Amino acid sequence: MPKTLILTHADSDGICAGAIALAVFPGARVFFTKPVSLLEDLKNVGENRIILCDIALEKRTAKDALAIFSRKEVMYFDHHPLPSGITEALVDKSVRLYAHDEQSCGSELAYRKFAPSLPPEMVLLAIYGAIGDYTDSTRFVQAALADWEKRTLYFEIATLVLGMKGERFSGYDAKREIVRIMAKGGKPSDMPGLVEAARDAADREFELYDFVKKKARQQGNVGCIEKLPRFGFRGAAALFAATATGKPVGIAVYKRRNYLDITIRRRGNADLHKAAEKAAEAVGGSGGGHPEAAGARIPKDRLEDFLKALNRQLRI
Ligand SMILES: [Mn+2]
Repeated sequence: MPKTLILTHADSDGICAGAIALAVFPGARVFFTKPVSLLEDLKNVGENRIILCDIALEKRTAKDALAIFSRKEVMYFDHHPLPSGITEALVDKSVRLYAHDEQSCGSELAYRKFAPSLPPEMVLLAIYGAIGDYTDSTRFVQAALADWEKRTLYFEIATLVLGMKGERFSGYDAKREIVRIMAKGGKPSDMPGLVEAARDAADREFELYDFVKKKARQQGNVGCIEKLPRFGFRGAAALFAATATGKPVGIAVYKRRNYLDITIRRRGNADLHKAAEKAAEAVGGSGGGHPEAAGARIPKDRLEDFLKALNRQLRI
């Protein structure tokens, strides 16, 4: 039997996908990574079988990563867009098994491949992963949800998503323990302390809403919040900036030492990825992301210009 490594993302989808993989390969080592560190991590892998979940290939390192894949037995489940120059066929050639679909989360993709060797209740992990990644509208997840009491499932995934915002669960060891519990058929709420941490995070999120409601300003179609009390909850802060001002798009602005870090969310259907990329470029920064969630990094003194450019790009 080859030794197995599960390489996965440390967010809720990555944890659920990792737990699905661990249920299939119970002796595997679980290691968390991110797209920027994938190549370095791959170079240090001693195992000859790798289950890779919910990790995007980056343009800069994709070719080298694929070269390592082709020397190992790799099963790869991911839903992030491929970088330019890399095709699905190319990835497929380098791995033993490849499931890639931008509409489904990593957990759904892993579950669907491994379902024949799993107890049927493991589908819950695919559902949790999907809700955690906002990809629960796929046909597969909708059909699976119909078999369960979805209010209870929302409680469990909220426990996972919010609980991990607690300091106690921010480290990889705690996350690995959650993966172990879920791989054995446990629920997120079985992890000691996670429910309490989730409750605290929910409190902080509602406090954040009150803060944003008081302080948000608007320009054109964009609500804007600056000087946030903490760095976490960036997506929620940006969304609340839209909600509190009644605008279709919201941004949260964080001052870093040499630049502004901007998170962008929407209430409607605006394509934030393109708008963020172009508006950031217009002020000498860089930006991008997904249509529904994007970000930008811009020079410190260009916020007003960025807001104007973003409004122009949104064309709402
Ligand atoms: Mn994901």
